[in-house]
Amino acid sequence: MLMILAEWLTVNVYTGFNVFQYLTLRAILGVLTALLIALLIGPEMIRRLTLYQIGQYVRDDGPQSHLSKSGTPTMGGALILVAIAVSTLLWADLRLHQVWVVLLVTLAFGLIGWVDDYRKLVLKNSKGLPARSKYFWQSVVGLSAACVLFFTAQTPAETQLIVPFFKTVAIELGWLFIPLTYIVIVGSSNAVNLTDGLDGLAIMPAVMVAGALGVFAYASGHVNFASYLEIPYVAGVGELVVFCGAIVGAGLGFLWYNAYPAQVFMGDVGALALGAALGVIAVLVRQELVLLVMAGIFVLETISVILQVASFKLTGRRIFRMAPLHHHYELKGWPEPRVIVRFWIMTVILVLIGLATLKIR
Ligand code: 57M
Repeated sequence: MLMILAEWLTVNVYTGFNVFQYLTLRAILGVLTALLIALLIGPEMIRRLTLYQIGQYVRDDGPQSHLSKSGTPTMGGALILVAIAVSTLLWADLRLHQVWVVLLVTLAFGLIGWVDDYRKLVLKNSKGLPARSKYFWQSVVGLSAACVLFFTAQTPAETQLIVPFFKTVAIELGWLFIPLTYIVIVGSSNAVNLTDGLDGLAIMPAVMVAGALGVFAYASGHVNFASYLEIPYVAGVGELVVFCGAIVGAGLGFLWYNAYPAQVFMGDVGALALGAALGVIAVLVRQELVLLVMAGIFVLETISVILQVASFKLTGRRIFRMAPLHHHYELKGWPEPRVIVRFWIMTVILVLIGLATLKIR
């Protein structure tokens, strides 16, 4: 929004306003705006959530250390979404459809999570949104986004699967782009949701992956960088740097309050939205496989749940002491901060490997 204003001011008032045309500056302002919003609104939101007793119910069949977390205010993800939306609306070029696709998908998944949280926490309906309805609405949004991206694609590169580490390997997906995109968005959303079970465990990896996807967006949306790095050039996706910056800022602002011992949890409203956001950005910058690497912690947590459930149903035995994986380590005796920080360190490594694919190919 401010970019259009700056354009007008550049022509009519003072040419110095031209500085707001620079994507890097707007991305930095996007980070800082979202961070400031989250930091400033945080305490008031926590106060209100506590006042209205929107606190977490902690299952008594989980690790015993979690029982003391009962009543921690949740639905803090709304704070993340407000910060991301305001910052993006202020600093991104809203004439680009990619910005709207990412923003609307994020908010739609946030809405699904919000309904789930609201039913659980406010209406005290322990089941929340029934799993079937949850997957139905996630599918509606995921498929709609996939169709929009497929039918608005301008170049063949926008529907090809780019294989990391290989310069010339790009798989022509055709209509298979739609199911793949659907799986990436819905899968990523649920993977972050499963990971969100320890203080700061989901938000910091989400921040790191969003920051790295911002680098991919910048390079893919820049004709010269894309050609130099031999990655597909996708017109307009550079603008997603502002959105990625907003996730980084909002996420760090939220972590301020979610750091161990957490004062607030994000709830499904935050977890489902953040996961979907990472998925749709990866699709737009054509880096689904790199997302799989960089978001390895989310993938690992999801695989642990799939293996555990399958093994328990088929053989009656457990592979892990408890799933998702973070519970396994807790039950092995690792203190919570150790699990959290080690998972963060693993994400740093995975993000670096992901970024290395830009050059090593
Ligand atoms: C949600 N949510 C946390 C909070 C957060 C199929 C099954 C394995 C799925 C899985 C599951 O439901 N996972 C998704 C994980 C919950 O946090 C809330 O949920 C939001 C995110 N959706 O924002 O609102 C609890 O996590 C803790 N927490 C923190 N800090 C945070 O910043 O400490 C969350 C955020 C909170 C808090 O304690 O209450 C959750 O874990 O419920 N199911 C499970 O995870 C369950 N596993 C299980 O049943 N495994 C079985 C196998 C055979 C299926 C087994 O291994 O025996 C466990 N979950 C819990 N207790 N809590 C079982 C025991």
